[in-house]
Amino acid sequence: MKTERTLSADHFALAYPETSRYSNVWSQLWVTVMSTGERPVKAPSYQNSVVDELLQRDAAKDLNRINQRLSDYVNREPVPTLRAIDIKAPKLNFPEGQEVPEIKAKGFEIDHLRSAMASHGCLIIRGLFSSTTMADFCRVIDLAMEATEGQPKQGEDAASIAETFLNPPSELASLVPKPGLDFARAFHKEGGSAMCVESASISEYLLELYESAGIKKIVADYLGEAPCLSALKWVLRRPTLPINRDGWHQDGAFMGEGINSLNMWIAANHCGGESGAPGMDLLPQRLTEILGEGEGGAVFDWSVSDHAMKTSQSNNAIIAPAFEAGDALFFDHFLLHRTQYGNDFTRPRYAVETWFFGERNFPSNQVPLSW
Ligand SMILES: O=C(O)CCC(=O)C(=O)O
Ligand SMILES: [Fe+2]
Repeated sequence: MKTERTLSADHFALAYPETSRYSNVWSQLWVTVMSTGERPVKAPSYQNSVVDELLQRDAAKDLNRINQRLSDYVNREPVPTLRAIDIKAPKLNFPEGQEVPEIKAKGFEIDHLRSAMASHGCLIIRGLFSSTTMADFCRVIDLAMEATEGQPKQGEDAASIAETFLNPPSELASLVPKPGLDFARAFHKEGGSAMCVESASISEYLLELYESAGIKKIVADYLGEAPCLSALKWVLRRPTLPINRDGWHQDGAFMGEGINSLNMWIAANHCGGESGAPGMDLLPQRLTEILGEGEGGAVFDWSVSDHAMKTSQSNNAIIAPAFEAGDALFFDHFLLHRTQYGNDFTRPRYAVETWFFGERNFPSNQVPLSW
C-alpha cells in the first residue's frame, strides 16, 4: 500500500499543544533526569504488595520454567496457518464517536476483539487488570530497569532484589548470541525499557496474572490456535524523554507479514491523551501490508517517518487515547503506531507490552517461548 493518508491538523494540534499544563517539583525532576539519562527519581519507597509478592517467589524455580519455555521452541519451525485476520469477522456496533473502539472488561466478549481488529486494527479493553496491581507494578518496572541498567539496590534487601529482578534464563544467551543480546540490551537501556525475560520471576508472575484475568483463553480464541510469547517483544516500558518523533512503525516490518499475532499493551499508570505522560499514537485502521519507510528519513529501516505520515492522505486521524492503570490496548503486527509524541510531557509512563503469536504460526526471529 502506498502512503495515502493525511492527518487531521485539528487532532494533531489538540493532541500536542505547545504549552505545558503540568508542573510540580517531582515531575519536573523526573523529566530532567529522564531527558539527561541520569538516575530516575523514584517514589521514596519501592515496597508494595506486588514487589513483596515477587520477592517471595522461588527465583530458581522461575528460572527453570523460563528456560524450559524457551527450549520448547528450539529447532521448532513455524507453519503458515490461516491467521485471525484471514477469517471474516462479525461486525459489532461500537458507540458513535469512538475513534478507537473500546469496551469495559465486564462486558467484553471475543467478538468485540474480532470485530474491532477487522475494522480498526485495534481495541481498548478498559479495566482489564486491577488498577492497584498495575500501580504497584510501576515499582516493579523501576526495579527491573535499575537492575538491567547496572544500578543494583544497596541495603539489606539488595541480594534478594538482585536475584528477583535480574535473573535472565541462560537459554536467552544461547538463542540470542553476542553481539545480538548486547545490542538488544543497549537498545532497551537507551529507550527506557527492559525485556521481561531478564527477570524470570517477573515473567512467571505476569503469566499467572494473565491467566487469572482470562487472557490465555481470549488470545487463543482470537488467534484460533494456542498462543506462544516472545522473549524479544515482551517488554517493560518507562520511555525515556524526549520521545522520538519518527517512531512510527508496524511491528510486522521486523516480525514478518505472514504471522498470526496479537499484542496486549497494558498501561500501568494514567497516560496518553492530555495526561502529561506519553501514551500511544495510533492510526486506528485495518492495514494488511507493511508500508515503506516513506520520504523524509525514517529512524530505522523498519520505521515510517513522521514526514511521510504527515504528507500521506487519509481520512483517519491519528489518535492518542487516554489510558488508566489496568486498561489494555490490543493490536497486531500491521497497526501503525508509535510512543505518543509530544514535547511537554511531565510525568513518567509505565506499560507492559506482550506480543502473542500462534503456537504454530510464529516469527522465529522474535525468540518464541511456550505458554
Ligand atoms: O510502549 C510504547 O511506547 C511502544 C510500544 C510498542 O511499540 C508496541 O507495543 O508494539
Ligand atoms: Fe510497536
